[in-house]
Parts: sequence; structure tokens; C-alpha cells
Amino acid sequence: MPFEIVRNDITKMRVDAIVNAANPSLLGGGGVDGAIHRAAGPELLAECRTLGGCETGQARITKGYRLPARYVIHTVGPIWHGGDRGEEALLASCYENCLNLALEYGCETVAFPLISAGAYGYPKDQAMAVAVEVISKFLLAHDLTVYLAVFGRSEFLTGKKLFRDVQEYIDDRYVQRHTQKNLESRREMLWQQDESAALDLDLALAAPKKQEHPAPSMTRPAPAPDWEAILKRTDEGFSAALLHLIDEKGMTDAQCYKKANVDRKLFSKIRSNPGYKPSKPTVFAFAVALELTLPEAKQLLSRAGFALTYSSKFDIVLEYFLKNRIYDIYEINEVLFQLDLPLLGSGTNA
Ligand code: AR6
Repeated sequence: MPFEIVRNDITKMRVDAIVNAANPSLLGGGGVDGAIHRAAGPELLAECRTLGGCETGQARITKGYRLPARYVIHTVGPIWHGGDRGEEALLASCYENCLNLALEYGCETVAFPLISAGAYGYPKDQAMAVAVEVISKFLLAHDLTVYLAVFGRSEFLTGKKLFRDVQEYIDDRYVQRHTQKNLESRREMLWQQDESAALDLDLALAAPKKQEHPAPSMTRPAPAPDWEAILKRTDEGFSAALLHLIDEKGMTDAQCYKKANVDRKLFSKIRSNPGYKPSKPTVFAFAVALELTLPEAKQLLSRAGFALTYSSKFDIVLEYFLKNRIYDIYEINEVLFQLDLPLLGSGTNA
């Protein structure tokens, strides 16, 4: 997958380059810096001594020595002083400079820690937002797989409004599930027999009881009406339906798979194999990239043999995003990650 948030110890990652959150001396320290130096061995420190330090926002590259990674890219994040001393721009330039160095050295896979989010005190949710923004923008123009390694069980998103809204939506649906059990099982049955009736029932089930979360300002106009017709062609498999939709939407293949966080190889597989059976997260990834409405997304899912169900937290979360027309895949993945749910895009579960 081009961009993935993982819970991992960065020193264990088999990637071309890992990024070190260092200090200006580049001579080691605590946190991830200490862990990297311990795992790489003393040769790393010896090479770092030859570099003459590094300014905040800049980056330097060394070999990885005893690490599974070929290179270590050292960068110096800003110390958090409250946010009014250019911290955000400096942090963004750390990510940009590291990504450019990685490209320059022919790296295809790079793993970042959350720079500045430890000893340097940058609030974790804001540090994450900067990382996601810079990395996702960079990936629009470059073919690279980037991991953001978040260490341990972090609660960095729980204070964010979007996360709270999604959590509330899940809670509401679970309650509905208990009180509307009969309707739910009828709906499951209908999905097997009659998709359009099931869709009507779905919409009734999902109809808000109280004032729902307002659509965010990034709301887009609804797609052209003949979309549903395209999606309803029963003779089309997932692959053909997807290609049709990309054409209809006026997107190029690359625009679509990049927006879906799907790598080129997987997209070629889907394109060349009319019988390709994608995973559910991959179908959702394309639904988001194509900015489908909820009923359209359900049609696309059914082309791949899936239906939405309220017994799956993952499905409920995706329903929330589609209903609210939130189509930023990285924002969606942040929430999915925090909830320990599969992320959208291609990857091991393609
Ligand atoms: N793998 C992935 N992430 C990790 C690991 C690991 N093994 N260990 C820690 N983290 P920090 P900073 C996370 O303090 O804030 C050093 O002393 C950690 O949970 O390592 O940029 C340097 O020498 C946090 O989210 O870096 C500097 O003096 C993130 O990595 C100073 O700390 C960054 O935390 C730099 O501070």
C-alpha cells in the first residue's frame, strides 16, 4: 500500500530506509533515536560523527548497519513551544526532506516515526496531521511506499471531533442493531434476494433519528444520475464496473488508484482480470476515490460479492464516511487505525 499507518517498532522494519527523530548533534539520544543507535550498532554513531550535525527541519542519510533497513535518514524535528514558532512548517519540512532523500537514494519503502511527538513535545494528533498531509501530497507525485510507525497503543486521535463523531455513530448503530434485530435480519435476507429492496430498507434503517452530523464543508455535488444504472448492470463484475466508473468520472487510472491508496501493481491486476475478487477494504478504497454515494458504494460492493452489515464495526465506520461524503482516504485511515480496524487501500489484504 502506498501509505500505511502501522503499530510497529521502527527498528524492526524491513524497509529501504527508516527515519530517525534525532537532535542537531546527530550523536544519539533517547526515544527512537536511542533505539535506532542500539539496534544499528556503533558503526552508525561513527558515520554520524562525520556529518557535522543537522539543522532543525533538515535531513541527512547514513547506512543502516545492523538494522534490517538499508539506510537511516536522520532528521531533526522542532521542539514544541506552543505552535507559534513555526513548528508546523519545520515539521513539514522534516518529512519533505526525508522523502526527497529517500527518492534520491532509490528507496522504494520508507518508514517514519512520529517526528517530534515524544521528547520534543509536539501534540501527537497535530504531529500526525502534519505527517499525513505531507506524505499523502508527496505520494500523489511519486511512487513510494511509506509507513508511519506509531509506537505502542496511542490515543492520539481520541480528542479529535471527527473521531468522536464516528465513535458516536458506531454506538448509535449498535443500539439500533439491538432494537431493530428483526429488521436487520430481514435486510440480510433481502440482500441475498433483491438488492434494490434491500437498499430501500438500508436507507430506512440508516435514516437519522435525531439531527445527524452535518456534512463537512468539503461536500461535493451528487454524481450524475446514470451512475446507478452503470452500477446496476448485473452482467458486470467488479473490475468492469470499476473501469466504467473511472471513465464516467473523467479520472485517469492513476488519479483513481492513487486517491484510493492502491498501488499500481494491484490496479493492473484488477484491470487485466475481469474476474478479480478484491477484499472489502479495497472496494471501499475505490468507492472513496470515486466519491460514490452510499447506495452506489453498496452496488460496487455487491459487484465484488459483499454487502454492508451492521454486525461489522468496519462497515459502520465506512457507512459514516460515505453518508457524510468524507472522501479523504488518509483521514479515514487515521480513524480506522485508531479503532484497530483494517485500513483502506491495497496491502496484505488486497
Ligand atoms: N519505533 C517507533 N516509534 C518510536 C520508537 C520505536 N522504536 N521509540 C519511540 N518512538 P522521540 P522527538 C516514538 O522522543 O520527539 C531524542 O532524545 C515515540 O513514541 O523519539 O522527535 C533525540 O535525540 C514518539 O511518538 O523523538 C532528540 O533529542 C516518536 O517516536 C529528541 O529525542 C518520537 O519520539 C527528539 O524528540
